[in-house]
Amino acid sequence: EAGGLITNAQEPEALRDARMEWFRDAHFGMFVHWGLYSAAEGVWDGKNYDGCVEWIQNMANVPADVYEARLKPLFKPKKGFAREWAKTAKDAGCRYVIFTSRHHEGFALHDSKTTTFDGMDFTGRDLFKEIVTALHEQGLRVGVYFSMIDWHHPDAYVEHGMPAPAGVKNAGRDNAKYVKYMHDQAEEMFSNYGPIDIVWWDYSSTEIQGEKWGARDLVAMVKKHHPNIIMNNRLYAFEHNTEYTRAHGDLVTPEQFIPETGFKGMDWESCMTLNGTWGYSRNNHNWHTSQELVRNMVDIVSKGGNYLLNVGPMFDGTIPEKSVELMHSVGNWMRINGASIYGSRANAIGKVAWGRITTKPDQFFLHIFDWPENNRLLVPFAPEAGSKPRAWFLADTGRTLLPVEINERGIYIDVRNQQFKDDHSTVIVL
Ligand code: FUL
Repeated sequence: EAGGLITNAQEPEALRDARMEWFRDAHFGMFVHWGLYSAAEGVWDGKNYDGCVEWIQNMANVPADVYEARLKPLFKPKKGFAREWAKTAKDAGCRYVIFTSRHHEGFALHDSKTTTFDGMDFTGRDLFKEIVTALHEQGLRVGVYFSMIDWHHPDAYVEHGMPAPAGVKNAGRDNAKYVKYMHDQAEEMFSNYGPIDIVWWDYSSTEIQGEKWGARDLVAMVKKHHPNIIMNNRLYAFEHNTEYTRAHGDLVTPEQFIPETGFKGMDWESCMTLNGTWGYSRNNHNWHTSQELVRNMVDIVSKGGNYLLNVGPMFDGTIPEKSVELMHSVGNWMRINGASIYGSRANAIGKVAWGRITTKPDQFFLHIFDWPENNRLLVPFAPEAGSKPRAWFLADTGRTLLPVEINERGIYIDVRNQQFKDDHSTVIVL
């Protein structure tokens, strides 16, 4: 425990594997960015800040009291919003949902005894509970995004690498007092609401590392309540290397990108937006297409990662229509092709000229992004000696076998039959 850090590295490999298994099988989760910032809709005093809406307090330089007073009357969760979230995630084929229980603004969704800057005091409801209950009702695993950064608490360290809102400084702040407050709040969340499967800490930087957040105690507390919880590696420092992640967390979390070759020997999860921002923005209509989303997922899964796809609900908890529509389109593809995603693992080949490959024992799933012009799909490896490869379209419930030919370049599959062609990704089981 050098440097006072808890080390996951001491956990036997088999235990770790057992703890991670559901996550490795799931591959697809929904991220939800929702807080007071959602009510600002990316605009402050007529100025547009839609690139990173949940940072609006910071970007528009708003003092904490002004921020609170302005947004409180605008934040009005409608009844049943959480059930809509859960249904959207379920319909898309997600197996888990991670939501911002408190983002950098410091507003906590649960019913907290530590502050009046929380869901209960603002709305008379325990929003955290509504969300967790709704997710559990749909059989989804629950992940809690928890920001250590807090722009509201008067003692929180604010010099975390980015400019603090309204130019406030660390000087004169009693960090120990803040850390106690933050830990108490976390403990309320992790002890009062039943099973929680993931904690997504956010974040440490060169300026503020784990020790300043009391990371060791925080982890011990969370693990006491949820021994099998999975956590990202952002509590200690902003690092992506193997050794670091193994020692202090379970997950690397590439943000808005897909690593070229994955992260060998580590679990990872790429979090990405549907448009150009995490929180709800009135003006950001920079939507990805459902084809891009499905292909991102396939790309990620072929490299052994998970895809955490974000929605940013509005002031009342409504997920924007376009987001629901995109999630639904991904779900349509998953309903037919989910077998190529759930339970699959990275394979040595992954990327091929015409698309990607995902793998399960004895099965390859060939994802065709670019249909071969001559209708002959080359799988560039030889079958195992003595084996007889069989191929069919995953969408073909009749499993009509496709003509297969083997030569020195690999396995050729005849794809003249285009009945099951899918613009998102056509999957052949080999
Ligand atoms: C970052 C945050 O600062 C962003 O606002 C967002 O939540 C992203 C997923 O993580 O660290």
